[in-house]
Amino acid sequence: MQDELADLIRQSLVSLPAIEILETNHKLIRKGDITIRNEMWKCRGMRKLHIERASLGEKLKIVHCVFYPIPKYRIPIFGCDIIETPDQVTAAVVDISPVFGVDLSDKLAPISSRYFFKDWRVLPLWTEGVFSPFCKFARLKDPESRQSYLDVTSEYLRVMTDCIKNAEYDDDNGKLGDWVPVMHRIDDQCHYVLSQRKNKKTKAVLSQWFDEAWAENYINEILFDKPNVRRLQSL
Ligand code: BLA
Repeated sequence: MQDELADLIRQSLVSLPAIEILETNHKLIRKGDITIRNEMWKCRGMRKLHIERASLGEKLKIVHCVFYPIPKYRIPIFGCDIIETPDQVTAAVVDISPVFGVDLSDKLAPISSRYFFKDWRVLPLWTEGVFSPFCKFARLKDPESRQSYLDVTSEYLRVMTDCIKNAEYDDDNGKLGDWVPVMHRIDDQCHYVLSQRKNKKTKAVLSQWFDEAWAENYINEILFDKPNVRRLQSL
């Protein structure tokens, strides 16, 4: 399922405006049976579109994906994650996390209501204020639920890419007050990454594979980096 999900995400990128590769010095990380591959792009409105595939041989396969907007634009945050063992996907998450001044509820609610997972899971506390009411979080034990997860992810990606294509922005060259929504969205994105960093399970796996300092740096700089506010002013 790892490749299938990564392909689905990559396909959704082709229609994005002015998309280009974002170079990373973490393209390929190998250590024994561990392989981590990172792919990153940026486009109009988005500072980072990130797909990470991590594997421990055939024992554990992970796809992590976050699309981070430039806070000046009225674009939310897309995220998905799967953790796969040979017999099941123990965790499959997908959501479009809301940010200030952007409401995709009208588009997400009808999609969300068509997908139910019999092995749904309860979101942990750190996700409070991070995910939308349309977040899907489940264990996938059979081909039907795997297909449902791919389908709902594909539909959410479509909503997200449509939003990116049509996104307007709050003009910081204009009136002073125009900064307010931008500041709220910077705050929202910081809340998103700071909350995700609280997921002990991400750190546990990476610390086991590498060491704690490496894991911490990788989580803070590659997976869940904060928007660089000074650089954003020139975008
Ligand atoms: C859970 N994330 C997990 C789990 C592991 C990881 C091992 C536990 C699986 C389980 O509970 O069954 C590990 N995830 C990783 C690692 C990487 C990764 C090592 O992406 C990268 C190298 N996590 C994300 C994103 C989301 C996310 C983008 O990276 C959501 C958009 C969510 N992961 C997420 C959630 C859980 C999880 C909600 C469940 C946490 C819990 O139940 O406590």
